[in-house]
Amino acid sequence: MTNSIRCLTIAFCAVFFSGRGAAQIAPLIANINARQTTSLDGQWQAIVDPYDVGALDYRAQPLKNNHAFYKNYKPQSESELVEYDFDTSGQLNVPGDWNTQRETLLFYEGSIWYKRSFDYTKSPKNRLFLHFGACNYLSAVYLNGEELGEHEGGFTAFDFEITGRVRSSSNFLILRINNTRGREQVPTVNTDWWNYGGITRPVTLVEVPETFVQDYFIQLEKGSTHQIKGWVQLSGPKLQQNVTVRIPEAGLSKTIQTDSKGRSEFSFSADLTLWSPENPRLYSVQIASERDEITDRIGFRSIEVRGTDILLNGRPVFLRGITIHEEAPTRAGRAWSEDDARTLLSWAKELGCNFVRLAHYPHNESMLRVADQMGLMVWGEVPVYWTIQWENPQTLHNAENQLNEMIARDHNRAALIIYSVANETPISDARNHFLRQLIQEARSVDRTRLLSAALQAREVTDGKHITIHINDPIGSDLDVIGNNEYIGWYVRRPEDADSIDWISEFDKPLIMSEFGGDALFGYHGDPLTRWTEEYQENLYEHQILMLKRISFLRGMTPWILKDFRSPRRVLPRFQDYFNRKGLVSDHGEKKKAFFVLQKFYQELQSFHPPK
Ligand code: GCB
Repeated sequence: MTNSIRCLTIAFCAVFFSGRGAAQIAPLIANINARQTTSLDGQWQAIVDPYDVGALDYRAQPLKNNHAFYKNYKPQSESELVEYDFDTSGQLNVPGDWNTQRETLLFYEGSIWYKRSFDYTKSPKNRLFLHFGACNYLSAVYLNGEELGEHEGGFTAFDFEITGRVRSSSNFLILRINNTRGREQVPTVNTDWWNYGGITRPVTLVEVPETFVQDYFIQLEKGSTHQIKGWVQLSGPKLQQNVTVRIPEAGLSKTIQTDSKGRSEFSFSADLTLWSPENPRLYSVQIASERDEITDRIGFRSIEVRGTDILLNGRPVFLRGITIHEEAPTRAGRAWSEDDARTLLSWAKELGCNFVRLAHYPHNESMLRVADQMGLMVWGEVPVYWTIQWENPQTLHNAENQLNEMIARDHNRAALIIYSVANETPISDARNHFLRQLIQEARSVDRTRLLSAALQAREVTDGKHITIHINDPIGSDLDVIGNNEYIGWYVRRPEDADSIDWISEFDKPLIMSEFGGDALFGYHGDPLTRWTEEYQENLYEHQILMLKRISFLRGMTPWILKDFRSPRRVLPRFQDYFNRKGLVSDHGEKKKAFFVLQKFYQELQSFHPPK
């Protein structure tokens, strides 16, 4: 795309997606699947609109008349000109990225309009919400020809209330999704993953009582293994009520009073079997207000750092991890289902993992729920990746919003132990300020998780010996240092790792958050030949020798579980638009390096750092 077209596209988006006083996004409703819901998944009508003619006129001004696609207008006579028709424009599956549903959309970046109709009779007095698991990247949402609002960010859930707008029959819901990359966005234009567009996660109608339990936070207090601390938030006209929190399997029942804002904070002691990878115990937790009752499955564990140790339930733990992109394990495209999550996380278990890094953005809720059940600790991340516009307050606001949306959805998952605020971001004052704002924001909404970021260290050499110094200033603000390194792939030879030493300026645990190299499954040769399984296998062997010598290393998440699509990877035969650093191919075949890491993780299972 030329620069001038790019600017025009950005201008189109800016005009079209500037808030126009529509309904607000509602505070996220916790635990959708435990509510009274109706799925809107399935085949939706879809209009591919690369020039945004459904939103803007030929002077690039927002359309407000029947030419605007969200009106779903039909010609009233044979002579009337209407240049769009959802009914004859084809269909796309929801949830699903559009790129892998039609060959012509593989590289598509632009707008697609989605439409589906539904009937709905809700109980009088109840309220109705529309819940979107995620749409990438900008979404404008319309119901029955009226705008509900807009959402920015491709990987987090959002809700709209439609209580006063829904009809008993023939509702039509229309979304315009635009995945055009923009410099000011989060992520920005430059990434190493596919820009999958569309309604990529489920769409659900959620019916709740007039005053209902909108959200709750029920976790162990930081540093404690027996004190539950949390809050409940009601939404609706009767905000002051009694709310009872029960954990029947632990013999607990506590009644609290919400205040005039519908909130109550509480703290009580409990004798619980703690959640851990060895015993991922989840309790049924019931939260009951006067007219609402919701049950969640929640695990309780503590996570802390002490010096260079990470303590799970007070005991040092080594994080045997792997990174994962949100791509389907056995078909092309974005992952979204519980089955996808089970397959991906089962591969991680088979490797011997107790930890996964969900890169580089918040994954779908099933990944967190299944990780809770399987006993896999999780690193969750926002797409503050590479070169964000550090000086742009809007970009910061957007990043904070995505961070808050990630935390809001997942803050009751025991598996989730680390929030990461950035990946490989170049050091500058503006970037440090930006990341510190995110760190502060995360700590203010949830003190119980550890904060990290995937940083890059500095190589120092005296001509003979190489030492890598971890000294990124943002390290002072983090609990756990993440570090990405590609010794043996982008820099040096795999065997150079054997003699490289690491030093850290921080008395903090280190997670080697990335290392690895590409291999095409089934391509064999000697260990010096790029793209062979043997090269990757050899690289892992040397990495492990080096990692074993880092005294403050407390975890690792090699890059990456499975080959994934990336427009940066253009080399025919070996890449073909795939990043091939997976230990498993895009068809699910295990490469030789998989077994090297598996063996190391077997050894580590009996290793505990000294207390
Ligand atoms: C990195 C990035 C990751 C890339 C990977 C690679 O450092 O964090 O997103 O995909 O390297 O393969 O180059």
